[in-house]
Amino acid sequence: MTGVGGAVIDAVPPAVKDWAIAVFGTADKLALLVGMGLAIAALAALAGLLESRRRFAGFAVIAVFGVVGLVAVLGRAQVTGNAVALPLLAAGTGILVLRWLMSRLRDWTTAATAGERPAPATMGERPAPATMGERPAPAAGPGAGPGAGPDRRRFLQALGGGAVAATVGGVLAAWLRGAAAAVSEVRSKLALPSAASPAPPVPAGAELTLDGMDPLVTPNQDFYRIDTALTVPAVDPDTWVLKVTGLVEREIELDFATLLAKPLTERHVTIACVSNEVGGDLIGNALWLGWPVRELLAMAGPKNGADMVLSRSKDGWTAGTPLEVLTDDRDALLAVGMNGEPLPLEHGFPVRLVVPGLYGYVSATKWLTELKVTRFADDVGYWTPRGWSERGPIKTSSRIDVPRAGSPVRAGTVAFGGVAWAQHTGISKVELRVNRGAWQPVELAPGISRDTWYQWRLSLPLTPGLYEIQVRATNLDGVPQIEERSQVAPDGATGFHTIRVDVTP
Ligand SMILES: Nc1nc2c(c(=O)[nH]1)N[C@H]1C(S)=C(S)[C@@H](COP(=O)(O)O)O[C@H]1N2
Ligand SMILES: [Mo]
Repeated sequence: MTGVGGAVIDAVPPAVKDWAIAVFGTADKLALLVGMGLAIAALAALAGLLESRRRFAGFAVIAVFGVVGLVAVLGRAQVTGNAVALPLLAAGTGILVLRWLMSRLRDWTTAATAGERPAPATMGERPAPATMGERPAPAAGPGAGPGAGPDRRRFLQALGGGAVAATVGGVLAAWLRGAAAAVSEVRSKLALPSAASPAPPVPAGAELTLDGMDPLVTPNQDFYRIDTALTVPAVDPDTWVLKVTGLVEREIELDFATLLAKPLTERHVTIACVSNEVGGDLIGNALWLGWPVRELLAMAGPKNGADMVLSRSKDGWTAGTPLEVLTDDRDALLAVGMNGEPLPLEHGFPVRLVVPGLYGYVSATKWLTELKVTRFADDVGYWTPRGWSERGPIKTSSRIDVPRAGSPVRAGTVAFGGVAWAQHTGISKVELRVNRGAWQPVELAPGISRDTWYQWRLSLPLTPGLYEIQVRATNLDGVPQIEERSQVAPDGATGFHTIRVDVTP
């Protein structure tokens, strides 16, 4: 049996590892969950089986799967503390549960009394802690299955149950993929009208030429994605309607053709996630095409006392946005276009909200279906009862992108560069300091508008040695970015982005 255990351990990792990376990387989240559930059930059964034959063989299986989960997680684009902790936690829990089950099983088989049955084991994934920044993280470790072995009937029943679940899951996944494919097809044939109010031209010099900088306008395929949707909602524009409800003089139903016939506005807007860590990449700048929300709200006529709009998506997710922000003169849009094409499905096709100045969780509803005019006293957005602030104005922030972490830096003239943002207020100044010395002004590129990020750069003569470099931005009201470090919850991170640079001769 040691041989079998060893062979399993040797054989499983590469295959499971590749599979896990492929699945984490590309497949949709339902396929991921169904697959994970099945793999976990199978692994748990295997662990139980091996453990019942030989002590610690099951532990080994779980431990290996935990390591595989860790490797898979580290292979992902966005690695967060949670994502790393999860496989370790899952493996640890799996081992504890297995131990407990085995001891139960031993008691149960030796006592051979009918009264006590082993408790049903969980097979699905453990609920992950609700963090917004991450897409719901898969439990990359095993759960624990029934203690198979002596009780063949139970084992076969579990196997049968697993097969049924696999079939149902497979059919469901195929159906969802079919719906998404049909909507993708409609999207690819859609021609958006040109803007009645085109975007002001990008000022000369707004995009700095410096190796390693992010592009000034983020390509759609590189745009960060955050949402709670396990599968991307497939919304057919031909049947889509937006309802305006609640505290309004006139309720409105707007269909897609009517929306496209409105005079559309095109603007660059940088949107950001409240879960963006200092120095993080949950931020992107796109050219959005849409109809100003204030026009629609003016048609509906908000009643006195209303101070919030609860926007709702196809999948039930909601955001609470101050009414004032949606009715003032900023370009809050019912967006249909992103960088010259219809919204990608993952970014809210066919219609989403884009609101300059607010974090996405209180404004940027994708797959939009309803605007309920209401009051903060009466309604809450999805994240507010989950530990996030009712209001979410974007905090003035800045980031160092060049030199990139890990790229070698040679003594001499060292180029630094990055971005700074304070949406709807704008940036007046960016400064850098070396080893906590005096703040030095950098070259600040002209912004596209107050609603987008600004690029900056600075060259410094540096001799060999270790340096700590920090950046800070000041907004156009003259308010500098907050120095004190704070976590992303409940209303966005603060603190200066700080990098360490090892300058070599
Ligand atoms: N329907 C729906 N819309 C949503 C969310 C969501 O979970 N569901 N997340 C919001 C959050 S938290 C952010 S930061 C932005 C991200 O938009 P993006 O994925 O297009 O970058 O979408 C917002 N819109
Ligand atoms: Mo977000």
